[in-house]
Amino acid sequence: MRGAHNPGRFCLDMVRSLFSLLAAGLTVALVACGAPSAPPQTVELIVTDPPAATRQVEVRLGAEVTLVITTPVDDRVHVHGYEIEKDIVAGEPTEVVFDATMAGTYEVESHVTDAVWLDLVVR
Ligand SMILES: [Cu+2]
Repeated sequence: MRGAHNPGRFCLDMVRSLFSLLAAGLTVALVACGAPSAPPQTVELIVTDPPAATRQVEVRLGAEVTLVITTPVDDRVHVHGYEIEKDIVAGEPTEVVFDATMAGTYEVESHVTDAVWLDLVVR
């Protein structure tokens, strides 16, 4: 006995179809979660000596953000919340790239002078 005349076989086929549908759905969900939902954004920051007042910059939640930071002395940037730290060589534009996946306001600070360069507002 084969095909639709075999109830056991029919059931197995249905289960297989259901599983492939589920797998397809899961893949789509994972891709949707992983992909940034906003266009990429670049924020340029040229630090002066003495540093300017803290600038507020808005970025879209889900965007890939590139901070391009140039400092007058060797420095070290800290992006609070996202917990990124990176050394900066004086006069060399340095890129800090991250996905803005958390909403809120985060300080971008110098760990050499403690100046808060930016308040990064993610929304
Ligand atoms: Cu810090």
